[in-house]
Amino acid sequence: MDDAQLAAIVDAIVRELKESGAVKTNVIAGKAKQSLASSSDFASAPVSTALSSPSVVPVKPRATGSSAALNIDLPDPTTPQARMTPRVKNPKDANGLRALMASTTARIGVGRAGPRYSTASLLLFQGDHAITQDALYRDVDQKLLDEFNLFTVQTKVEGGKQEYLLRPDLGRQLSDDAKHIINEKCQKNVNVQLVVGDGLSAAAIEANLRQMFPVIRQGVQNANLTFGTPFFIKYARVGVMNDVGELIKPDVVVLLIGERPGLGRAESMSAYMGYKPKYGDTDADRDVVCNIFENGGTNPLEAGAYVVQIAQKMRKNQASGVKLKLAK
Ligand code: B12
Repeated sequence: MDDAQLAAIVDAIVRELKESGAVKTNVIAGKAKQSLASSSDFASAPVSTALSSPSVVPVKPRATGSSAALNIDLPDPTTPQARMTPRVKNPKDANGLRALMASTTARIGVGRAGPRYSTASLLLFQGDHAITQDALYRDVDQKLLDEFNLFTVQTKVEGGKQEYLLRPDLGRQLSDDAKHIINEKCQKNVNVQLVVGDGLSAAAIEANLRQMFPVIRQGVQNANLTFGTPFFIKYARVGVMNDVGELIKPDVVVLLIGERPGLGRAESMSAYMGYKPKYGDTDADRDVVCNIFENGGTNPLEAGAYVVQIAQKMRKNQASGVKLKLAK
């Protein structure tokens, strides 16, 4: 890349930052210029037109050994208002575009700066990706588990989240320790066994468990069914329900688990359910109440009531999954 191309890129970035209000041009961009100019990479580059324009940035003497830094202070791009701001320059139908954007969580109307995303769109994308990573890699808050007296057992995943992600098969099996603990602590042959698993999003459990757990427990008890001893499974996959079924021999297993997070959407939980789960059962033998989250998803309170209804239906028909669908 030659100096002219480099200068053009710097110009474009500074122009975009100015347009978005991120850079207070007179003060900050001046410092940025000093900072760039004092860096060895940029020292020999010609000063670009936008940076050197007197109306934009006062030309200051080059600071030797200056500690001046580029200070970027963009508004938070993750607020609902910022998300919904159309970034297309001069749209033909501004109201139509706004309505379209309000109708979906898809990333539309994001605009562009040449062939690139606008800075705000790029930062939102990166911010949302960070939310996803956080949800995936961190553990469910122990305080929340304590609130519901959930003891923790683990699957055969021993190498942390990385192994959990790479080896779904291990997440479907309880460790020998886990089996031992469950055998010791849990009531057997219950009507409904509730289990919580981290799955792919700790944030999902934290966002919904507080609301959903009491509704399920209360609903099961109101229906004169036994509730069992609930517990938490770390590094859980849906298939672990089979091990739970084999150990406890309940009529119905309900597994609340964090769904695979989408970009910026990490709080979605699912309730997977099975009638008398056993080794060899597949997803065809299960049902799922999915997309459980507040404000736009299946409300966790309603989802709790729905889970109880399905559990009753499973018991009545002695079936779950496809067999339940086919039952009269
Ligand atoms: C990943 C995924 C899949 C993958 C699973 C592959 C894999 N090995 O991971 C594939 C592409 C195979 C898949 C297929 C289907 N899926 Co799917 N899937 C998802 C998704 C995006 C994430 C699930 C997740 O996070 N699970 C949690 C993790 C921790 O569990 P896991 O053990 O890693 O994953 C297991 C379960 O997710 C299960 N599973 C996936 N989909 C379904 C659907 C049903 C009905 C059941 C019982 C189980 C199940 O498969 C995985 C392996 O056992 C969800 C979206 C969501 N919002 O939840 C939809 C979702 C669960 N799937 C859905 C559907 C409808 C299906 C299909 C029936 C589609 C079809 N018509 O063929 C099939 C059925 C799958 C089956 N095995 O019987 C719906 C369920 C809606 C509902 N209430 O019934 C969802 C909610 C998507 C949506 N439409 O919103 N799916």
